[in-house]
Amino acid sequence: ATWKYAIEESITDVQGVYATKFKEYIEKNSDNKIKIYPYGTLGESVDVMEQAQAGILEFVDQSPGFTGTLIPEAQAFLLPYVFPENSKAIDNFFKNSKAINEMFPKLYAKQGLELLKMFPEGAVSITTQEPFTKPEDLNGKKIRVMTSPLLVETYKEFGAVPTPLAWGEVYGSLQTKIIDGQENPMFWIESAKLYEVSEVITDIGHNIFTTAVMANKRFFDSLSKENKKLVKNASEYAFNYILDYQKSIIKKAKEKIKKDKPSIKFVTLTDKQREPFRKGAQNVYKKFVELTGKSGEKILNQMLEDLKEASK
Ligand code: 6CS
Repeated sequence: ATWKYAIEESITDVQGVYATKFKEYIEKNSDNKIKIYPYGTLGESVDVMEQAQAGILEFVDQSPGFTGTLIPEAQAFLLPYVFPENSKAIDNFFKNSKAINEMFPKLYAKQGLELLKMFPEGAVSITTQEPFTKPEDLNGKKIRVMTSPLLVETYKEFGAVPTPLAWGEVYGSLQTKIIDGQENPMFWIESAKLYEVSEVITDIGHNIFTTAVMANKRFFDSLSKENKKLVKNASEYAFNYILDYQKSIIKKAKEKIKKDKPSIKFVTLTDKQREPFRKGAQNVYKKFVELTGKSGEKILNQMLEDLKEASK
């Protein structure tokens, strides 16, 4: 059979490379075929998610930044200052987390989705027109976030005016100065050329961009035992590849940006400068529990335990 798989990025971006590896495994080890639909071919992220839930698509990649309206608990991945900056610990977490491997699949299943993998796409940087070192500097600044209520809370705590937008509106809104900035991993700032319409790229160490690959659950459940195993193995294969891959492209992305726009400023806030942002994060944790109740609290606690374990 031919299985359709939509991603939120282009084929050469991290989600595209993951999907390509997944396809490679499936097609090498079975007669099944994968057709990948990059961003822009089937609509915005929320559109492809609907198509996956309806079974029009067999596979979909959607990031928690968009899934939060469907599965509020998924926003745990957006909580500021939950992830360590140590990449080994991050890898361990994504590999072994009980929250990811046992708890989240149940929540996704309720929405008709078989959660196959969650993986990191790199540390999130913030692009702006002017430098900032403290939340007050962001006062009145419109910062675009993915359409997640929790990201809105986060940027309120960071002093800014959060502006949730679908991806398709981001470049144009920066260009026309409808928004002042946005957040995304470095590879994406480079590949989507967001640096062309930004002056400063700041790291405050607040988040690792996470994404999730899932299958339509009815489709997955209807597969033979053999094909279920095939899909799981393909996910594992792509996952192992992507952990190193996403790390390997950050430096190159930074260099390309510098070369293309020598006037760009890269800023990394010190631990001391990060303190007020960390303090604001405490209120975001409270908000998360408010938004997600007992279920969210339970899964967040498990995540924190998994992260502690992963950092050992
Ligand atoms: O900011 C966004 O909307 C996009 N960012 C990334 C890294 N991937 C897809 C997503 O749509």
